[in-house]
Amino acid sequence: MPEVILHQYDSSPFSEKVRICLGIKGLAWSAVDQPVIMPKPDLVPLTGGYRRIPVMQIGADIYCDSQLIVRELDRRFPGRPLFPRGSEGLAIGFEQWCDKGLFQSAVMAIFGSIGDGVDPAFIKDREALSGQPFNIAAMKALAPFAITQIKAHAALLAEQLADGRAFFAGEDPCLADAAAYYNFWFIRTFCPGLADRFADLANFDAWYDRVTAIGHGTRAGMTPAQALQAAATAEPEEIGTLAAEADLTGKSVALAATDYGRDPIVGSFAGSTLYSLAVREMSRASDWSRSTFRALAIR
Ligand SMILES: N[C@@H](CCC(=O)N[C@@H](CS)C(=O)NCC(=O)O)C(=O)O
Repeated sequence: MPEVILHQYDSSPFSEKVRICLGIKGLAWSAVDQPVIMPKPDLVPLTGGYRRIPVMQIGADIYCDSQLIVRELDRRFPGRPLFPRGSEGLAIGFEQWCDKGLFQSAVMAIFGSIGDGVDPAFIKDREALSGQPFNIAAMKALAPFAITQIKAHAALLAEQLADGRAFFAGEDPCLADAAAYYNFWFIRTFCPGLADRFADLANFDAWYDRVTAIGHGTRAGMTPAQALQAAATAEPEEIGTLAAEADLTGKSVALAATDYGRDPIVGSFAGSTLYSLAVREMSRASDWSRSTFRALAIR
């Protein structure tokens, strides 16, 4: 099987979710470091214009969005499951909660705390990405409330651990641990002082240290040119299509993320599952259109 390549940057929290999942599975993988802000000339040729991070590449198959990436990792490498048997839905639901409510509170708390130290080029880039002002003054005002919210999220996790279990779903780590962890890792990395606010929650710090100890599997480096070459010399996997979407095959479709950064891309419809859409020959859509689909699978 071709190797797992993760297009990422080290400070990216959603990449940390995937890196921990790679650690849970004990996989070897290669990191291609991509820029934190646009332009991303070595990423967009693979994705048709999708610029966010992380993106996973396996041969000529390109997976956008961490929720899709972890699902695909579990499909290809079923050992040490990310979705614990009997609690698959719970892990997915918890991941979504972590990616939205908890992540938004973490962003508010971090940028509200580091405030004026944020690079103006970063602010400009994220404003262009989201189409919203990156309002540091508002974040500063809201930071104390966001910190209280984060503590409530951390307390929920501590309650789950109250029976002495090592990880969210029992003795083995799963997606839910990675999804909660990356938010607290984000806070500790950028605002170490804030982490003291959870120190009094029973079990919380011990759980955090256990997830840290999982690590990231075996990471190697790869250049963007090597990654492009790996895509050019591989064939995409065969995929199926949902019956309801069979008549779309080969037609031109536009896809966009539903959280933020919704610039669509267009491509030839190549397949679908309940959780993903696949297109070939993608490029950036010249006109703006919105899709209700959450995750992109692009090949
Ligand atoms: N829903 C996406 C969110 C990804 C996301 O927002 N990633 C951040 C970095 S952690 C990003 O792409 N920021 C803009 C950029 O890097 O261009 C996912 O789960 O992968």
